[in-house]
Amino acid sequence: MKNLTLYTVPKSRGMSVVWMLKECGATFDTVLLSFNDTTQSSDHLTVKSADYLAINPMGKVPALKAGDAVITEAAAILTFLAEQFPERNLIPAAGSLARGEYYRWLCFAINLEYAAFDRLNQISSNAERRKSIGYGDLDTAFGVLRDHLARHDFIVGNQFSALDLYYTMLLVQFTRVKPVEGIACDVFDAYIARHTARPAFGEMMAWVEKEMAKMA
Ligand SMILES: N[C@@H](CCC(=O)N[C@@H](CS)C(=O)NCC(=O)O)C(=O)O
Repeated sequence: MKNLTLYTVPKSRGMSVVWMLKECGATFDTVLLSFNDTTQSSDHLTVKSADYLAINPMGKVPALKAGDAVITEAAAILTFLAEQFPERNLIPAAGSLARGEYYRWLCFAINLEYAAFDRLNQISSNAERRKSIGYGDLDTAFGVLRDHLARHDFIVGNQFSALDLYYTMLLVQFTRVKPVEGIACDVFDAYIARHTARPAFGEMMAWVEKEMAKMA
């Protein structure tokens, strides 16, 4: 595996990448950044600094550098890492039917994220908007996920994958960190409890605490 460098802010979507790196048993360097605001120490580059914009022109974290390649978008990074560490079995085999299902739910997660943000930001829908926007409406989209997880312990197949990690973090975000009306339910609570019990999740949380303390 090429040298890995993670660009992140301790409490951010980068947490999912740290969790994944721990699942993979990967060694990696970290460049800690701060958000472009006044609530954090100025000893770190901000996400909008020229140096970081050269890595990710969106000025957003996380970004992972692997050799000369830069990968952004948390879901893409998790999938890339799952492929780089095949011995960890964190993604269905390439070319398998389960891999097709993996892609389905990978893209579906993005629908859920924007459905949740729209409700959080009180952006309301109407019949015309529901037809053209990919997620349709939040209650239907999260209902589809709820029905699926009521019947399956894992998003795809019979074992934990990078997607379960992504969905766990997404559900933690929208049921606990920034609760969105209409999402929380027993099915999601059980799913979160199942996957956050993994040792690598605990290692990630310890990493966050340690790095937050360094930045304080
Ligand atoms: N689609 C991106 C979203 C990344 C994102 O929005 N990151 C936030 C932190 S969780 C960020 O860097 N915000 C800083 C900013 O936009 O200034 C992903 O999934 O990685």
